[in-house]
Amino acid sequence: MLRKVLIANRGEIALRVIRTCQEMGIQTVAVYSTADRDSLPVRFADEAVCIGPAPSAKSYLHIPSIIAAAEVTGADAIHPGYGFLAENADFARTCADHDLTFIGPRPETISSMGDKSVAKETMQAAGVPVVPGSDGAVADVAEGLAAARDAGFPVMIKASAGGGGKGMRMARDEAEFEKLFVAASNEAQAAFGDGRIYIEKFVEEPRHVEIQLLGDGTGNVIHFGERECSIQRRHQKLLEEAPSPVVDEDLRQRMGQAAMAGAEAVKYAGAGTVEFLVDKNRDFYFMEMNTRIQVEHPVTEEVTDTDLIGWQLRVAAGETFDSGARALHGHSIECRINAEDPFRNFAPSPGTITGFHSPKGRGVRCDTHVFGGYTIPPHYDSLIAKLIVKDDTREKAIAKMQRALDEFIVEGVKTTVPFHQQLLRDERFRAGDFDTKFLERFELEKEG
Ligand code: MV4
Repeated sequence: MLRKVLIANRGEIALRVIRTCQEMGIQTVAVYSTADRDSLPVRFADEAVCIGPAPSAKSYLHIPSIIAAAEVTGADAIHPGYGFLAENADFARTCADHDLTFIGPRPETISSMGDKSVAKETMQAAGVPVVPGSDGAVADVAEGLAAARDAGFPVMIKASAGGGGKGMRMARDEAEFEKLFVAASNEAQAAFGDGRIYIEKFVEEPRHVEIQLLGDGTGNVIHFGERECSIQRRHQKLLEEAPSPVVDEDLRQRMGQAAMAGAEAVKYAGAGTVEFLVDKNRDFYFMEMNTRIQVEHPVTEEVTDTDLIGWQLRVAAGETFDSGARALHGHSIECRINAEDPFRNFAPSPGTITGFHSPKGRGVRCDTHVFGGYTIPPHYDSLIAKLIVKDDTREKAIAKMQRALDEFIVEGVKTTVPFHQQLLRDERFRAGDFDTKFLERFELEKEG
């Protein structure tokens, strides 16, 4: 087993990793910026090392400081959490160069999945359904237009180096294609230093459904069923659930087998997620693969009764297993509680939390690093808590979440709690009748 793990992250995910390490008898090292000096990860880890000032470029993203912290504390592994360096192949390689185990997939896997056109070709070769379009990146506008004509308009113009909606345009017809192609390519060139583009047919009113995987690095992969993640605003997820209201056991096994085939083909190591678009006919298409643990992993933990962080640590220590599928029991929902004002276009609302009480009770879990008196720094993302419930059915899980949201007290900053309260009352949400466009049409009633 691993002896000492350094957590190269902050906030709730740093705490989440520390908790499992402590339960497994693994020593922990927190790293922190000066803005996080008084945070809970610093208090709860066995050791803590300051790695720089508040801006992440000089702390949580600064590879030399993190490697130095691992060396001075004698850590043997680094858990990157999500965000920051979690999908940075150079960081994974630098860890290996310093005899530190990076808790995640191999650097080559991170880079090939980070290139969205390479990822798509890899998955297609493994037999995973993909959206019709160009074979990988196109050489120029003319080749892009030819691929768009073949696929049929409307089409999506996507940056190979993009992901999460960056460098992406939808073109309705030939007339607007060239302009949008050039815009997407320039945006990708400026943001990623890589302007390569690939083309896909546009999938109408899709749902975002993703499969949780765990690979042992020798070609064995387990799938843990799906998460429904269509409730998003500007590519930021706000609520996730497992299982998806549109996925039955047959579709689950087909999506799970497809995701496993893709991951087995690259001898995937660690936790990963294959994102699919699911259309009106419930046909599914590979979208992207995330090579990290995700924010929403707890809903899968709840319905499969699994500690996914624990499995990341075991795989990193060399444990292997047989390929297979985990059964899902009951229903779990996660609401992301952000320090944002939903009545002011979700503007960030950092500051001091003057009063705090987190919901409790059977089937209620609140993953958070905040407490009464905590000051939310303005430098990082606005997630302050993940409220997760588990019950027998979707209906009961919704009722439990409503009860839990009603007992959530956060004073001093604005939060997304009232947004979730209104969403959970919406008839279409309650019926499971929504897609990725749902929040664009959702009208929040004024109350503040
Ligand atoms: C698509 C699509 C429709 N057709 N691709 C958005 C982020 C990136 N991961 C891919 N995305 C999409 N790709 C085709 N061929 C629609 C989206 C999309 C979306 C996907 C998942 C969740 C929310 C979304 C919001 C807008 C667009």
